[in-house]
Amino acid sequence: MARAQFGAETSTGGEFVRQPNRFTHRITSDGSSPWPVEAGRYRLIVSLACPWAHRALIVRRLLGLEQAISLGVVDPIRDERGWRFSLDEGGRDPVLGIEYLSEAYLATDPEFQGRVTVPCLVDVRSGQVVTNDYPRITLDLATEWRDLHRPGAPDLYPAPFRAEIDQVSEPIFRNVNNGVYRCGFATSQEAYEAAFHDLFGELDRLSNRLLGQRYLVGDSISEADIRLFTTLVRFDAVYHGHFKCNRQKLSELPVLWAYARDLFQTPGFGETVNFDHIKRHYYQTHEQLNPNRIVPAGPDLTRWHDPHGRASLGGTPFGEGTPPTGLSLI
Ligand SMILES: N[C@@H](CCC(=O)N[C@@H](CS)C(=O)NCC(=O)O)C(=O)O
Repeated sequence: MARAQFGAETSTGGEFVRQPNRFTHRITSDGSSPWPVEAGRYRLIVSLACPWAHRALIVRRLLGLEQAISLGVVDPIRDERGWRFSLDEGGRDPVLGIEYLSEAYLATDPEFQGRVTVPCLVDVRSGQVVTNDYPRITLDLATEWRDLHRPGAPDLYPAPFRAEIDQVSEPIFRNVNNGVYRCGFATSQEAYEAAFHDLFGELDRLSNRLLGQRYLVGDSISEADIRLFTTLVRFDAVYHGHFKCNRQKLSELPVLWAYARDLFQTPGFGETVNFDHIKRHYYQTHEQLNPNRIVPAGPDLTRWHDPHGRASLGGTPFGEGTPPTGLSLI
């Protein structure tokens, strides 16, 4: 069988099986965990290339949590020691004082041997990783951090819609968010084709759902839209070619392409997208998939600004709440 990009996460059938999240503490507002919600206490570490981290970046921005939770951005290219803070002066994160994210992981669990991943929230005082549980991070930002949200911040996980958001998000995770990785990291033809079939079957179902409604659940943007967006925005730039997700490009799926442009053009979304980091990260760090590390010159990104025509479906991006205005730079 072909050599795997991540051997420890590849089944004997050649399927990519993602490692569990190592740190799953929760930051809570009611004293139910040792980690209280507190402005200035935690630092969010992201790669702008990473779709899982991108969720947290968008949510933090939409909720106006930029002052409460500081942000560290790693170099999109990992070296043999992993994610590094080489974009910062002196190659160190200015708040945590570390050069590599692995230093925080090992300070928390000296025995840790898995992949050191983003996103994670680090306790600034102790330098320990509180959580790298990416699905929980965004839900907790939306619910536990409410007291520190900007005035009029949208409710991204509204109680009446939680069951539906969870229901829609589960197959999006399995077939789309993780589905593109299951295509790209498969090491057998069968595993690749199964993942490919699941991915495009799900995209077809989502296209049908979004034909007559502007957003996935309810009349405004929710956590479910954010989760789908971060994969769609990377689709033509990396997944179509690099991960062989090539039944169609996103730009050849009219409903999803217009839906993704609608979100891209909504404050809080487009300005968090860094196509340079995205392209360089994928094409230059998966040496099994792209040994010559050449980064494709395309696609034409200007089309993300084309009119989307979705407003006629009704719904407003942020519902009843005041739309976020004057968003600061990340
Ligand atoms: N925490 C999750 C998902 C987050 C994740 O995979 N992040 C990627 C970037 S998109 C990462 O940090 N990868 C580090 C590596 O592969 O060494 C996992 O362990 O699979």
